[in-house]
Amino acid sequence: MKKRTVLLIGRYTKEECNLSMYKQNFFVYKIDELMDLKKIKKYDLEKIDAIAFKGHSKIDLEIMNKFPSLRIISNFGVGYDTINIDDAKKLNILVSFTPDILSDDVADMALALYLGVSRKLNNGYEWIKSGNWVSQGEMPLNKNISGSKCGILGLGRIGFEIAKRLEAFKTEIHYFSRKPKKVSSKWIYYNNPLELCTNVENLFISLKGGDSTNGFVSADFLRALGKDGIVINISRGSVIDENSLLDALESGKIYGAGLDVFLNEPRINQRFLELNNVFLQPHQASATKKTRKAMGELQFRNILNYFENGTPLTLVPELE
Ligand code: 8YV
Repeated sequence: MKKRTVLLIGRYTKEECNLSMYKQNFFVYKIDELMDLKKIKKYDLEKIDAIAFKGHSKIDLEIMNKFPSLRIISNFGVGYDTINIDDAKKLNILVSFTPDILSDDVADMALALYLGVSRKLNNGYEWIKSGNWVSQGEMPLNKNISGSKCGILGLGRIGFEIAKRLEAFKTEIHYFSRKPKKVSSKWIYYNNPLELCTNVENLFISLKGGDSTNGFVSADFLRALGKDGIVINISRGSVIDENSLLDALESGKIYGAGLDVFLNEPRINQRFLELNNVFLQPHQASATKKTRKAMGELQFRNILNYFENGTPLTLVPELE
Protein backbone atom coordinates (compact mmCIF):
# COMPACT_ATOMS: atom_id res chain seq x y z
CA MET A 1 0.00 0.00 0.00
CA LYS A 2 1.27 3.44 -0.91
CA LYS A 3 1.93 5.40 2.27
CA ARG A 4 -0.89 7.95 2.57
CA THR A 5 -1.05 11.28 4.38
CA VAL A 6 -3.47 11.90 7.21
CA LEU A 7 -4.32 15.20 8.85
CA LEU A 8 -5.51 14.87 12.44
CA ILE A 9 -7.71 17.75 13.52
CA GLY A 10 -8.77 18.13 17.15
CA ARG A 11 -7.65 18.11 20.76
CA TYR A 12 -7.36 14.39 21.42
CA THR A 13 -6.56 12.81 24.77
CA LYS A 14 -4.00 9.98 24.80
CA GLU A 15 -6.85 7.44 24.98
CA GLU A 16 -8.60 8.94 21.96
CA CYS A 17 -5.69 9.02 19.56
CA ASN A 18 -2.86 6.54 19.24
CA LEU A 19 -0.46 8.82 17.42
CA SER A 20 2.25 6.21 17.05
CA MET A 21 -0.22 3.88 15.29
CA TYR A 22 -1.05 6.68 12.85
CA LYS A 23 2.66 7.33 12.31
CA GLN A 24 3.39 3.64 11.68
CA ASN A 25 0.87 3.61 8.85
CA PHE A 26 0.72 7.15 7.49
CA PHE A 27 2.52 10.44 7.08
CA VAL A 28 0.85 12.59 9.71
CA TYR A 29 0.02 16.26 10.18
CA LYS A 30 -1.74 17.38 13.34
CA ILE A 31 -3.54 20.57 14.33
CA ASP A 32 -5.74 21.36 17.34
CA GLU A 33 -8.59 22.95 15.45
CA LEU A 34 -9.80 23.75 11.99
CA MET A 35 -8.76 27.39 12.40
CA ASP A 36 -5.14 26.24 12.53
CA LEU A 37 -5.29 25.07 8.91
CA LYS A 38 -3.64 28.35 7.98
CA LYS A 39 -0.51 27.09 9.73
CA ILE A 40 -0.11 24.38 7.07
CA LYS A 41 1.41 25.34 3.71
CA LYS A 42 -0.79 24.98 0.60
CA TYR A 43 1.76 22.55 -0.84
CA ASP A 44 1.33 20.30 2.22
CA LEU A 45 -2.48 20.57 2.28
CA GLU A 46 -2.47 19.23 -1.27
CA LYS A 47 -0.80 16.00 -0.10
CA ILE A 48 -3.50 15.13 2.43
CA ASP A 49 -5.52 12.00 1.57
CA ALA A 50 -7.54 11.65 4.77
CA ILE A 51 -8.73 13.79 7.66
CA ALA A 52 -9.39 12.42 11.14
CA PHE A 53 -11.69 15.01 12.64
CA LYS A 54 -12.66 15.67 16.24
CA GLY A 55 -14.65 18.83 16.76
CA HIS A 56 -17.82 20.67 15.98
CA SER A 57 -16.80 23.35 13.51
CA LYS A 58 -18.16 23.44 9.98
CA ILE A 59 -16.50 21.46 7.21
CA ASP A 60 -18.07 22.53 3.92
CA LEU A 61 -17.11 22.91 0.27
CA GLU A 62 -14.81 25.85 0.97
CA ILE A 63 -12.77 23.79 3.44
CA MET A 64 -12.91 20.57 1.41
CA ASN A 65 -11.66 22.41 -1.67
CA LYS A 66 -8.40 23.15 0.12
CA PHE A 67 -7.57 19.42 -0.14
CA PRO A 68 -7.49 18.27 -3.77
CA SER A 69 -6.29 14.77 -2.78
CA LEU A 70 -8.78 14.28 0.06
CA ARG A 71 -10.67 10.95 -0.15
CA ILE A 72 -12.11 10.46 3.34
CA ILE A 73 -13.12 12.42 6.42
CA SER A 74 -13.23 10.13 9.43
CA ASN A 75 -15.33 11.74 12.14
CA PHE A 76 -14.77 11.14 15.85
CA GLY A 77 -18.37 10.85 17.04
CA VAL A 78 -21.77 9.60 15.98
CA GLY A 79 -22.99 13.11 15.15
CA TYR A 80 -21.57 14.62 11.96
CA ASP A 81 -23.98 17.53 11.55
CA THR A 82 -21.19 20.03 10.93
CA ILE A 83 -19.77 18.06 7.99
CA ASN A 84 -21.68 18.93 4.84
CA ILE A 85 -22.44 15.54 3.29
CA ASP A 86 -23.82 17.01 0.03
CA ASP A 87 -20.56 18.90 -0.46
CA ALA A 88 -18.55 15.76 0.30
CA LYS A 89 -20.63 13.88 -2.29
CA LYS A 90 -19.91 16.54 -4.92
CA LEU A 91 -16.18 16.03 -4.40
CA ASN A 92 -16.34 12.23 -4.05
CA ILE A 93 -15.12 12.40 -0.49
CA LEU A 94 -16.35 9.68 1.88
CA VAL A 95 -17.39 10.46 5.43
CA SER A 96 -17.30 7.90 8.24
CA PHE A 97 -18.48 8.14 11.86
CA THR A 98 -18.35 6.14 15.11
CA PRO A 99 -21.86 4.82 15.88
CA ASP A 100 -22.97 2.20 18.46
CA ILE A 101 -19.87 2.12 20.67
CA LEU A 102 -20.95 5.27 22.51
CA SER A 103 -24.69 4.57 22.80
CA ASP A 104 -24.47 3.05 26.30
CA ASP A 105 -22.48 5.93 27.74
CA VAL A 106 -24.70 8.56 26.19
CA ALA A 107 -27.85 6.81 27.41
CA ASP A 108 -26.29 6.50 30.88
CA MET A 109 -25.68 10.24 30.85
CA ALA A 110 -29.29 10.90 29.82
CA LEU A 111 -30.45 8.99 32.90
CA ALA A 112 -27.92 10.79 35.10
CA LEU A 113 -29.25 14.14 33.88
CA TYR A 114 -32.80 12.92 34.47
CA LEU A 115 -32.08 11.97 38.08
CA GLY A 116 -29.96 15.08 38.55
CA VAL A 117 -32.66 17.49 37.52
CA SER A 118 -35.70 15.69 38.97
CA ARG A 119 -34.16 15.01 42.40
CA LYS A 120 -32.23 18.31 42.36
CA LEU A 121 -28.88 16.67 43.03
CA ASN A 122 -26.90 19.90 42.46
CA ASN A 123 -29.12 21.69 44.92
CA GLY A 124 -28.71 18.87 47.44
CA TYR A 125 -24.94 19.18 47.31
CA GLU A 126 -25.20 22.95 47.65
CA TRP A 127 -27.58 22.45 50.60
CA ILE A 128 -24.88 20.52 52.45
CA LYS A 129 -22.00 22.80 51.43
CA SER A 130 -23.76 26.02 52.32
CA GLY A 131 -24.66 24.84 55.80
CA ASN A 132 -28.40 25.06 55.02
CA TRP A 133 -28.88 21.50 56.18
CA VAL A 134 -27.73 22.53 59.65
CA SER A 135 -29.42 25.93 59.76
CA GLN A 136 -32.68 25.14 57.93
CA GLY A 137 -33.12 21.38 58.08
CA GLU A 138 -34.39 19.41 55.10
CA MET A 139 -34.15 20.83 51.60
CA PRO A 140 -37.34 21.61 49.61
CA LEU A 141 -39.16 18.58 48.20
CA ASN A 142 -38.60 17.59 44.61
CA LYS A 143 -40.09 15.52 41.79
CA ASN A 144 -40.38 11.74 41.62
CA ILE A 145 -39.70 10.00 38.31
CA SER A 146 -40.41 6.30 38.83
CA GLY A 147 -43.61 5.25 37.11
CA SER A 148 -43.91 8.38 34.95
CA LYS A 149 -44.64 8.79 31.24
CA CYS A 150 -41.66 9.70 29.09
CA GLY A 151 -41.39 10.64 25.45
CA ILE A 152 -38.33 9.90 23.35
CA LEU A 153 -37.85 12.14 20.34
CA GLY A 154 -35.86 10.07 17.86
CA LEU A 155 -35.67 6.36 18.56
CA GLY A 156 -32.28 5.68 16.95
CA ARG A 157 -29.48 3.75 18.57
CA ILE A 158 -29.19 6.13 21.54
CA GLY A 159 -32.93 6.76 21.94
CA PHE A 160 -33.45 3.01 22.11
CA GLU A 161 -30.86 2.61 24.87
CA ILE A 162 -32.47 5.45 26.82
CA ALA A 163 -35.88 3.78 26.57
CA LYS A 164 -34.45 0.44 27.77
CA ARG A 165 -32.99 2.15 30.81
CA LEU A 166 -36.21 4.03 31.51
CA GLU A 167 -38.08 0.73 31.63
CA ALA A 168 -36.11 -0.06 34.77
CA PHE A 169 -37.68 3.07 36.26
CA LYS A 170 -41.16 1.62 35.59
CA THR A 171 -41.66 4.21 32.86
CA GLU A 172 -44.39 4.23 30.24
CA ILE A 173 -42.47 4.71 26.99
CA HIS A 174 -43.83 6.91 24.19
CA TYR A 175 -41.71 7.69 21.15
CA PHE A 176 -41.62 9.72 17.98
CA SER A 177 -39.70 8.73 14.88
CA ARG A 178 -40.31 8.92 11.14
CA LYS A 179 -41.55 5.31 11.10
CA PRO A 180 -42.67 2.92 13.85
CA LYS A 181 -39.80 0.72 15.03
CA LYS A 182 -39.71 -3.00 15.76
CA VAL A 183 -39.67 -2.56 19.53
CA SER A 184 -41.71 -3.68 22.54
CA SER A 185 -45.43 -3.54 21.76
CA LYS A 186 -45.81 -1.63 25.03
CA TRP A 187 -43.96 1.34 23.60
CA ILE A 188 -46.39 3.85 22.09
CA TYR A 189 -45.58 5.31 18.69
CA TYR A 190 -46.38 8.85 17.46
CA ASN A 191 -45.82 10.31 14.03
CA ASN A 192 -46.60 13.75 15.44
CA PRO A 193 -44.01 15.04 17.94
CA LEU A 194 -46.32 17.69 19.44
CA GLU A 195 -48.95 15.05 20.15
CA LEU A 196 -46.23 13.02 21.87
CA CYS A 197 -45.41 16.00 24.12
CA THR A 198 -49.08 16.44 24.98
CA ASN A 199 -49.24 12.86 26.25
CA VAL A 200 -46.06 12.68 28.33
CA GLU A 201 -44.53 14.48 31.27
CA ASN A 202 -40.83 14.21 30.47
CA LEU A 203 -39.06 14.46 27.15
CA PHE A 204 -35.77 12.90 26.07
CA ILE A 205 -34.26 14.33 22.91
CA SER A 206 -32.11 11.97 20.87
CA LEU A 207 -32.52 13.45 17.42
CA LYS A 208 -29.79 13.96 14.86
CA GLY A 209 -28.45 17.50 14.66
CA GLY A 210 -28.33 19.53 11.47
CA ASP A 211 -30.62 21.64 9.27
CA SER A 212 -33.53 19.18 9.33
CA THR A 213 -33.89 19.41 13.13
CA ASN A 214 -32.86 23.00 13.78
CA GLY A 215 -35.13 24.41 16.53
CA PHE A 216 -37.29 21.25 16.33
CA VAL A 217 -38.31 21.45 20.00
CA SER A 218 -40.30 24.67 20.01
CA ALA A 219 -42.16 26.69 22.66
CA ASP A 220 -45.32 24.71 21.74
CA PHE A 221 -43.64 21.43 22.67
CA LEU A 222 -42.57 22.87 26.03
CA ARG A 223 -46.06 24.22 26.70
CA ALA A 224 -47.46 20.78 25.91
CA LEU A 225 -45.18 19.14 28.49
CA GLY A 226 -46.45 21.52 31.15
CA LYS A 227 -45.19 22.73 34.52
CA ASP A 228 -44.12 19.29 35.77
CA GLY A 229 -42.25 18.55 32.55
CA ILE A 230 -38.56 17.79 32.28
CA VAL A 231 -36.49 18.11 29.11
CA ILE A 232 -33.34 16.03 28.68
CA ASN A 233 -31.02 16.70 25.75
CA ILE A 234 -27.94 14.65 24.89
CA SER A 235 -28.00 15.22 21.11
CA ARG A 236 -27.23 18.74 19.88
CA GLY A 237 -28.07 22.18 21.29
CA SER A 238 -29.46 23.17 17.90
CA VAL A 239 -32.45 20.79 18.12
CA ILE A 240 -34.11 22.99 20.78
CA ASP A 241 -35.30 26.56 20.34
CA GLU A 242 -32.96 27.52 23.17
CA ASN A 243 -34.45 30.94 23.93
CA SER A 244 -37.87 29.38 24.37
CA LEU A 245 -36.36 26.75 26.65
CA LEU A 246 -34.70 29.45 28.76
CA ASP A 247 -37.97 31.41 28.93
CA ALA A 248 -39.85 28.28 30.04
CA LEU A 249 -37.22 27.46 32.68
CA GLU A 250 -37.09 31.03 34.01
CA SER A 251 -40.85 31.36 34.28
CA GLY A 252 -41.42 27.88 35.73
CA LYS A 253 -43.49 26.76 32.73
CA ILE A 254 -41.60 23.46 32.93
CA TYR A 255 -40.06 21.79 35.99
CA GLY A 256 -36.50 21.66 34.67
CA ALA A 257 -33.96 20.55 32.11
CA GLY A 258 -30.97 18.22 32.08
CA LEU A 259 -28.60 19.25 29.30
CA ASP A 260 -25.28 17.95 28.00
CA VAL A 261 -25.40 20.04 24.81
CA PHE A 262 -25.95 23.71 24.00
CA LEU A 263 -25.82 26.27 21.26
CA ASN A 264 -22.39 27.90 20.85
CA GLU A 265 -20.50 25.45 23.04
CA PRO A 266 -18.45 26.03 25.08
CA ARG A 267 -19.58 29.67 25.33
CA ILE A 268 -23.13 28.84 26.35
CA ASN A 269 -25.91 31.32 27.03
CA GLN A 270 -25.20 32.82 30.46
CA ARG A 271 -28.90 32.73 31.34
CA PHE A 272 -28.43 29.02 32.07
CA LEU A 273 -26.11 29.86 34.95
CA GLU A 274 -28.77 31.82 36.84
CA LEU A 275 -31.20 28.89 36.95
CA ASN A 276 -31.68 26.44 39.80
CA ASN A 277 -33.92 24.03 37.89
CA VAL A 278 -31.24 22.71 35.54
CA PHE A 279 -28.62 19.98 35.68
CA LEU A 280 -25.87 20.86 33.20
CA GLN A 281 -22.88 18.99 31.82
CA PRO A 282 -20.14 20.17 29.41
CA HIS A 283 -20.92 17.87 26.43
CA GLN A 284 -19.33 14.86 28.05
CA ALA A 285 -21.88 12.08 27.50
CA SER A 286 -19.44 9.87 25.57
CA ALA A 287 -16.43 10.99 27.58
CA THR A 288 -15.36 7.84 29.40
CA LYS A 289 -11.87 6.48 28.84
CA LYS A 290 -13.18 3.17 27.51
CA THR A 291 -15.60 4.68 25.01
CA ARG A 292 -13.34 7.45 23.79
CA LYS A 293 -10.59 4.86 23.20
CA ALA A 294 -13.01 2.73 21.17
CA MET A 295 -14.14 5.79 19.20
CA GLY A 296 -10.53 6.73 18.41
CA GLU A 297 -9.73 3.19 17.29
CA LEU A 298 -12.77 3.05 15.01
CA GLN A 299 -11.90 6.45 13.59
CA PHE A 300 -8.41 5.17 12.77
CA ARG A 301 -9.64 1.82 11.39
CA ASN A 302 -12.11 3.63 9.13
CA ILE A 303 -9.21 5.38 7.43
CA LEU A 304 -7.00 2.30 7.30
CA ASN A 305 -9.77 0.11 5.94
CA TYR A 306 -10.62 2.64 3.30
CA PHE A 307 -7.08 2.68 1.93
CA GLU A 308 -6.60 -1.10 2.28
CA ASN A 309 -10.01 -2.33 1.11
CA GLY A 310 -11.70 0.63 -0.56
CA THR A 311 -14.35 1.24 2.11
CA PRO A 312 -14.44 2.52 5.66
CA LEU A 313 -16.04 0.24 8.27
CA THR A 314 -18.77 2.70 9.27
CA LEU A 315 -19.72 4.99 6.44
CA VAL A 316 -22.42 7.61 7.17
CA PRO A 317 -25.82 6.28 5.98
CA GLU A 318 -26.33 9.02 3.36
CA LEU A 319 -23.30 7.68 1.45
CA GLU A 320 -24.09 3.97 1.66
C1 8YV B 1 -18.25 13.95 20.38
C2 8YV B 1 -20.62 13.65 20.13
O1 8YV B 1 -17.60 12.98 19.71
O2 8YV B 1 -20.61 11.52 19.16
C3 8YV B 1 -21.03 12.65 19.12
O3 8YV B 1 -21.84 13.04 18.25
O4 8YV B 1 -21.17 14.70 20.23
C4 8YV B 1 -19.47 13.39 21.04
O5 8YV B 1 -19.34 12.07 21.38
C5 8YV B 1 -17.34 14.58 21.33
O6 8YV B 1 -17.95 15.73 21.80
C6 8YV B 1 -16.00 14.96 20.73
O7 8YV B 1 -16.15 15.97 19.81
